[in-house]
Amino acid sequence: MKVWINNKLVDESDAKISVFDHGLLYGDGVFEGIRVYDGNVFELEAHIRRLYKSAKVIRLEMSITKEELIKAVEETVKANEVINGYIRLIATRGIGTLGLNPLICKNSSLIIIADSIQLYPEELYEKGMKVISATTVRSHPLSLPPQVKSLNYLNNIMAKIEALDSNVPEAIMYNTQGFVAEATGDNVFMVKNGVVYTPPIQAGTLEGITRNIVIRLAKEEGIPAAESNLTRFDLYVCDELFLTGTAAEVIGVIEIDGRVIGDGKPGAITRKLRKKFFDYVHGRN
Ligand code: PXG
Repeated sequence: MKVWINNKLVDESDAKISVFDHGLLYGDGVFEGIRVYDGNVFELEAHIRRLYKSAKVIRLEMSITKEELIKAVEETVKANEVINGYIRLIATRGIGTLGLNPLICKNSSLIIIADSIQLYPEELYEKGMKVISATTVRSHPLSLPPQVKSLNYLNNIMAKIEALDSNVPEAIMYNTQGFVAEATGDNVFMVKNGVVYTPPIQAGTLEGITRNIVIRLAKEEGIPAAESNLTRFDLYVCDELFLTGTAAEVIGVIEIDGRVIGDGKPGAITRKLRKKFFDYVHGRN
């Protein structure tokens, strides 16, 4: 595999970063996860816009322009002959000292990996997944804004551990006010009386690229879609529940904290949106 690192493509074995890189020492950096479908990088510009926004918020200066990065991503995908796969863009603060001060780091590092992707088994999409509510609260917007896709995922990882301890793949995270924020690596949607609801970004969620597409596809399908603060109660009594994300796409949730959702199978609107999303990523609508 060829990895793009600091302005050139190198062999995987030569793609190395310093132990003094603040990305490693402090989780000081930002990233993106992007899919490649049928040889096309999916929503590349939207991902790059989000990456540069994340970088701006943490005051990390990107080493190249958006246009240069788009070219670099395409070059990396081509060099690895990735047709269906996964791209990870990583920008770290760069090399510094054993001290927090980010201003000592003169040059941010940029890494592009184009690889395959580990997907949930097909069976999980057919049967739907069980989730729990995490006790770990999603980062407060005045702490690390959840819109920043940072290299520090410990908040989400703490919730993921809770899920895995309960033998389920995902956990729903709530904000300090008790409203639904998101899952550990996905956005949350519910359906009630034919209306699709998802928390507003201000509830403390990453502005998911899949989320935004699913909202648009729902509206195109004539299904009303609204952003609304949701409570745990709302999720317990909803008709359908599903998650969206780059890796999971659209996946139905059939149980939360032991409460069965609907008839215990992914609902009709969930299945319709999953199909619409599948068609969309493969350029069929
Ligand atoms: N919330 C969080 C916290 C995320 O990390 C999403 C929502 C969904 O956003 P997108 O733009 O992907 O629809 C994410 C994205 C991985 C992986 O390897 C995780 C994500 C994306 C790609 C890969 O676990 N999370």
